[in-house]
Amino acid sequence: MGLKIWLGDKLVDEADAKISVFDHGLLYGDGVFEGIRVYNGNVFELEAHLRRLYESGKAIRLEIPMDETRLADALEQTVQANALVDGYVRLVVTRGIGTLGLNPFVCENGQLFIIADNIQLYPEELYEKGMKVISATTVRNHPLALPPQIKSLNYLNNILAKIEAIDNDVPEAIMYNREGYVAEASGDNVFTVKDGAIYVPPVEAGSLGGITRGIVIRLARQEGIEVIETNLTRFDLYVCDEFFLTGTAAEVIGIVEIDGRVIGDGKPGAVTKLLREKFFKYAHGKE
Ligand code: PXG
Repeated sequence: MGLKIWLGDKLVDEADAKISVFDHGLLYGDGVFEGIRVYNGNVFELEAHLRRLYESGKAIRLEIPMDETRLADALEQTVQANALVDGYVRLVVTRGIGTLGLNPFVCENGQLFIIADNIQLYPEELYEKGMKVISATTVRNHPLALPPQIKSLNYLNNILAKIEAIDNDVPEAIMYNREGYVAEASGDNVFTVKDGAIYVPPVEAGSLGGITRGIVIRLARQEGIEVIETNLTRFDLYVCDEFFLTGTAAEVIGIVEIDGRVIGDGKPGAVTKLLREKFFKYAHGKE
């Protein structure tokens, strides 16, 4: 038995969840999406994800074809129909069916679908030992080209960085902006620790305003750790004491090597471990 997929305004069987080849989401990557976790059967940070979805839609002049209340209900129904307890929800809105040609306004209705499934986390071993990364040569999208704050269906910029990572036998690549400052990883936000303080690149450096990023900043401050939002260079990554990534799928994961430079003592550091633990408790409603 396959999954139940929310398509348009109802749940359908996976085998019937089909999209037209004339959908501009497919033809042009014209659309927006969200990736959301489900912990203990609850949709995690629903409000923040919906806000980002509607803002992404507004930025590309795509009307989300459902109001927030109905969309929240559709999400809930999809989670329930698949008996999802701990997993992942992918919420996608495409521009819908149009003609061959860029004009998005020939598409009458946005197409909405929701997939509730499991998510491939990094193997547990990587959380214990820490992960290696490289610096991508692919520069992050300029904010005046495709603003990185839009979670759009066009992920090619990040996919090119991901290919570099895979070619170098590491799971992730760090992307820089045109000024040479750290933007983010291909699907995660970047944090460092130096002399007891946390440093995190501002969103304006060219990242998605990660929801996990926001939570981790808040949790760190609650622990009395100073968090400084400032531009970071490749050098800053090379010489930091700790380095970690945050994201919906990854949660909090320590980085122990970048471009052959070992971070700290080559193991995830104390601040990284503390925040991973605090995040886990927060996500599971224990704090
Ligand atoms: N930057 C980028 C480019 C992302 O795509 C993040 C940062 C972290 O943001 P959140 O809000 O998740 O903390 C993301 C999120 C996937 C997948 O299927 C990707 C993300 C999240 C969930 C699943 O590859 N990226």
